[in-house]
Amino acid sequence: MLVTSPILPDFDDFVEKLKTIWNTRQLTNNGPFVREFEEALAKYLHVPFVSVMANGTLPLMLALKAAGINEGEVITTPYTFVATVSVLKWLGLTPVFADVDPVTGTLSPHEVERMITPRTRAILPVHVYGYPCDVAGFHRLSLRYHLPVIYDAAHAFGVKLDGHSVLEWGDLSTLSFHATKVFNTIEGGAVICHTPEMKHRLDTMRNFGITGETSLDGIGINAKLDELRAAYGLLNLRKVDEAIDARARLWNAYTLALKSVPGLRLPSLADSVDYNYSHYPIYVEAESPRTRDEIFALLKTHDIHPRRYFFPAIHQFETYADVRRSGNLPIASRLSEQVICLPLYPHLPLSTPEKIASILR
Ligand code: T4K
Repeated sequence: MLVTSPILPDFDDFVEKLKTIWNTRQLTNNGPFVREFEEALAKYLHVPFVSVMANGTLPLMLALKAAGINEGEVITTPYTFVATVSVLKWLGLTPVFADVDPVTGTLSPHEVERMITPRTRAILPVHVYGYPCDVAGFHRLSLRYHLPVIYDAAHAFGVKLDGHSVLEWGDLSTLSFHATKVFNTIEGGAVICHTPEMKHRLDTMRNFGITGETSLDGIGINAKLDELRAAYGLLNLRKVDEAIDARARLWNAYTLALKSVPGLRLPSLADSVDYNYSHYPIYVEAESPRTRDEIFALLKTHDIHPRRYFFPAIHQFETYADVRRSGNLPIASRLSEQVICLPLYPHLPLSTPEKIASILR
């Protein structure tokens, strides 16, 4: 049993879409399925503009570029997947780490404020596990210091805060549609933006900067999603509500089953949020009779393969040892040493949470 497993479109429906593509031979370059997919996504996510891309890493790069962040420091979280930070280095920007909230694991605006200097150019928080960041706190920082906020929303597909998409917050948000995500296009991703001008800039940038047969607007790159994956995405979009409902049932079953296991901190839910139940992170506390790594190893002996997302925290990798940070980042360090993400995907048997709980008991 793996930590995750993707939802798939109905095979016959996908073959029908492939027939269309075979007939037209329009395989990529902003074809009809990409355009239809972007419209369907904007409608589903309740956001004004979506620019789809080939994976969830390119949107981070293009969002930073499109926001005009060409030099200086970007304050971000060490409690994330490596892509959030590697893109900063890749773009020649300087990452700076601030610590995270002890409950949600999301970047703390208060800690970010302490790290702001005249060299700071942007803030890059992550809605880790689909938990919304303190978006109001970042909005205040953005206004006070005139800094753009770009959210890495790779885990936050469909998440709502107070009834509104969490993607409405910030200057830009980025999504990943990787196979491991709540919603997937195999590989894929998107930038969410709020104006037609920004959508045009992103669409141009993802296609080498081309604006016409003989014209360019700036330096672009190839970040395009192809027609096959856009068609696949259109079909998977029909499945996502059902998938999130199934995830919620499993999530609640985990909470019910695991509350009798000593030494675990279980994730909690806020009433103001419509979650997508992207991950089920448990935190193995000091009073647990077994350590985190003993639990991790024990589950593996039962052919259950959870993951320690996100261990090591990024500041603990040698590659990122030189990144300026607030102290030793005690909270991110502790969460990363305590966390295990348990298997969670829509077609996981509903008996799994109790099975795992009985192994741990
Ligand atoms: N920002 C954040 C916060 C992110 O978490 C990510 C990606 C990104 C940005 C970048 O987005 P992308 O450029 O990746 O779109 C995985 C994913 O590759 C990565 O997308 C994801 N975050 C990260 C958290 O997890 P691995 O190395 O753990 O993946 P892997 O291959 O070990 O897969 C995990 C499990 O999923 C396996 O046990 C089996 C299952 N699986 C996986 C694949 C690929 C399947 O059942 N089918 C599949 O096709 O990184």
